[in-house]
Amino acid sequence: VHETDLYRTSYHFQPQQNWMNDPNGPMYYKEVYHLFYQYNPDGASFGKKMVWGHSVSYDLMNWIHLNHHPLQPSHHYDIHGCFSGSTTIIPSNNQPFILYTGFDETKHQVQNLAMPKNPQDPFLREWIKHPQNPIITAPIGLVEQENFRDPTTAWKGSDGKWRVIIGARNGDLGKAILYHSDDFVNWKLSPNNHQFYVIDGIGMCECPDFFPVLIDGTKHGVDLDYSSVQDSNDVIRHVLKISYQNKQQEHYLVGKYVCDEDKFVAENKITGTSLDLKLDHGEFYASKSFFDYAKKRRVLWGWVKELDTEQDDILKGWAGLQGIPRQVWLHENGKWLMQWPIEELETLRDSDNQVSILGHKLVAGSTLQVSGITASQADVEVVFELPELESAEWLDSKEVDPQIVCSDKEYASRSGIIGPFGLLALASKDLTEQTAIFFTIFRTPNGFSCLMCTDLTRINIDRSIIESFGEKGRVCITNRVYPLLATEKDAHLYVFNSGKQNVCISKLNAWSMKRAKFVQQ
Ligand code: DQQ
Repeated sequence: VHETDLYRTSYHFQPQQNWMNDPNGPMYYKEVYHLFYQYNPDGASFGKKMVWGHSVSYDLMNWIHLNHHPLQPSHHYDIHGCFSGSTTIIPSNNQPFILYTGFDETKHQVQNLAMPKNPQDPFLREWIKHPQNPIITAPIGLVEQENFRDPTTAWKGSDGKWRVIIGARNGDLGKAILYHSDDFVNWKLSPNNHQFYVIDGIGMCECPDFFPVLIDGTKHGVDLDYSSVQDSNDVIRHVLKISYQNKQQEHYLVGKYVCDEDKFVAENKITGTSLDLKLDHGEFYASKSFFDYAKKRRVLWGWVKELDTEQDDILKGWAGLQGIPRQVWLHENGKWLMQWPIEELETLRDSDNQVSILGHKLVAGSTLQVSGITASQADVEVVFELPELESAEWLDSKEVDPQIVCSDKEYASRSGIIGPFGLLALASKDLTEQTAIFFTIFRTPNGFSCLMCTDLTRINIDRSIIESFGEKGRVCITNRVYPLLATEKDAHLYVFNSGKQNVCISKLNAWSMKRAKFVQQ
């Protein structure tokens, strides 16, 4: 393996080279999954003329990279870049549209429309820009002209009008601006409530995403344009996700949406504190979901950026990954989202290279190696069983920010009472290199708190990325790591318990992961 290839992933989505950031316009069309993405054809850093890259797949795991860029700067309304946007499939004629942001000749951000040249081509290779572009320009006084971007997938209300949300900023205010249209081409500010959601102090409200979720606790998804449920607040809630620019994190609101009034009443708030609901506590940004008609589920994509230097990226010749697509649904308590890697990921598990540990007591202070799999490229499921919780340490949850505790590098090795215990991934033999995915149990005034989870945990390791899904998918953390020692065959996986109490591994299953296929066409 060439040194610069050590960190290329084997089953995460990556173009063959160069810079990639936000996922754009994911959709399922004519039995093909489409992923567009922000791409710099000229190099491994963010470019002066960003284009949309495009890849297609039948299973969201193995991909065909299409050589043709469907959108690239060409006109006055997008000459400095084709920025993020979404696709909408018009239900009446199954016609897909792209709404995207153009960075125009005056460096203002405007919204543009594109249509497939041949809608019969399932790969939708070529796109035509609408002659009326730009179809939406920044509403003066309401938003800054250079901060008005990232249109969502559009949906139709019961009044027959199309609606779309566009992210924006005005001074300290991040805004989600709502537009209406009769024909998808001519758009005007919503006459009911055009400032759909406004949040103070977040910077630009980037890449908004707005979608319905069922409240019955099942994993089924709902289409945004499922007009019969738009006002059925007894059946569904809506989620407004925003990419919080100042924090570079994905925050979301769950609430009731009244389509006729263009009103969204959220049950939680975005405050910028650890109490906020986040899709992921690590490196995960500019996410976008789509309704997968094939499997009746909502699937979420998110950009995972590099944490190395720009110079490193230039040497590697690439930068940026997409996380494993996640199925997303509402927890049965109606308060928060659950996320889990889509089931197709399991097709890449190498059943000849699997290990299981059942009912193993992990004595206080011990470490156990999980051998027999390729630890640099693995999928791991684990459930721990805990001792009597009464002995746990006290923690005043109001004063301690779990995210600060967790980001303390020393923490995993420090001994508590119950925990820290968990996994050491991408670890070198001598453990000088390691990434700990760990849990600690505290007693809090409201009961017991676990800094991550006590339920089924899933960890996907892929050479320079580790994605952890705790508590059956309630808490997600995506990390990037660039091991110097723990690469290829020298990467190891351990289970550890640094706490003073024993814990039990009730179940651990780990698989080596096969390479996903990426071909160019
Ligand atoms: N990236 C895009 C913008 C978006 C930002 C440009 C978020 O449209 O706001 O590549 O990462």
